[in-house]
Amino acid sequence: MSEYQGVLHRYGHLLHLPPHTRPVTLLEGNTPLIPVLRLAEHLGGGFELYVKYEGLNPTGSFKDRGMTAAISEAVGRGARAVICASTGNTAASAAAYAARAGLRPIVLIPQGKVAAGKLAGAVAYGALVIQVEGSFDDALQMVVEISEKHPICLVNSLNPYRIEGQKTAAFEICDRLGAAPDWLCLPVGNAGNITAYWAGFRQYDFLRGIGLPRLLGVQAAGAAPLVLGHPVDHPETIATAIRIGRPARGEQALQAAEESGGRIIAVTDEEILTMQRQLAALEGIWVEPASAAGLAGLAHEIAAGRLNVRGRRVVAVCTGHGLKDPDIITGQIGSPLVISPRVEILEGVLFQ
Ligand code: AN7
Repeated sequence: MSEYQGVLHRYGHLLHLPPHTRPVTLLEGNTPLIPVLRLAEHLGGGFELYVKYEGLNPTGSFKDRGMTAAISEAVGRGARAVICASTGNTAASAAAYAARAGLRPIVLIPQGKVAAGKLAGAVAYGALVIQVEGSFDDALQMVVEISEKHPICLVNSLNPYRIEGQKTAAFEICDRLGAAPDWLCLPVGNAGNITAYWAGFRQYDFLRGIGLPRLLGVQAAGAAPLVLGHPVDHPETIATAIRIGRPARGEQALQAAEESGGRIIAVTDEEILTMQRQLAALEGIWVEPASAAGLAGLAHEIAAGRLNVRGRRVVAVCTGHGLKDPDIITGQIGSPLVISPRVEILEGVLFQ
């Protein structure tokens, strides 16, 4: 097999991208699908559970799949600057791919609500970072308007090429399993990713007859417009990545979930943090809080007796790496034990 060259090289023939597209890649994608046996047992056992570990993408989240497509199209068309609103991961990804393409990245983030690793990433990759006194939703509206008025390319998931690129995760899962899973669980924020997965699965099923999964989309209880059925003006959740009250692709997400025979549900911040801990402690996979939401939703539905997974194959998408948001963990444990540098003291701690 030839050397891996990123998602556009691998799956470009299945993506609707214009001919002027000029590939800009950081060799994103090709992420592991990890069997998580101990966690499956913990959730009652009797089924196959896999984590699609998207935190292992070049900038630490799934956004890189869509960003390679959006930036490749933008640079091919002669764009000079790109802009996005972001809860953090899109900002870091846009900044990295823009840097690689020689474009100017501008990112708007909700003031004080972006995790440390994401903000640091956006700055490190050279983005102009602007904090907005408001929510992600306010920032998104601003970047949509400015990109309509000025020659700045919008790279939020309203950009159709983002969705095209993100379909590749569905292709990878099917290629690895030889079929679609029975269920796919994933967090839902602005709803681009669930839309992309559904488009990807449908396309692959049409081409190869590999079946379709049911989708379990999961929002945070304090930011659950798709569960409540109306926008949320002041979304709040510890999972800042999905602290979104007016999802741009909300209608499509609801339609995808329904068409698939699945649904969109909400879980509490406590359920999210519990799952984040369990996944790390039982499997050695540390993801950011929002990324644990899909699995938290699965646990929630199994416990409530609403989801019979016996004999089934379930894939949970873990969208971002734990390193993105270290403060969540250090905030929970405080400072570790301190001892003087003497082995007797260490023995005392370990064996008494
Ligand atoms: C880790 O970066 O919206 O439903 O601006 O960072 O496609 O929005 C991030 C979203 C899930 C939700 N998990 O995906 C942004 C942003 C993580 C995320 C989501 C996000 P969508």
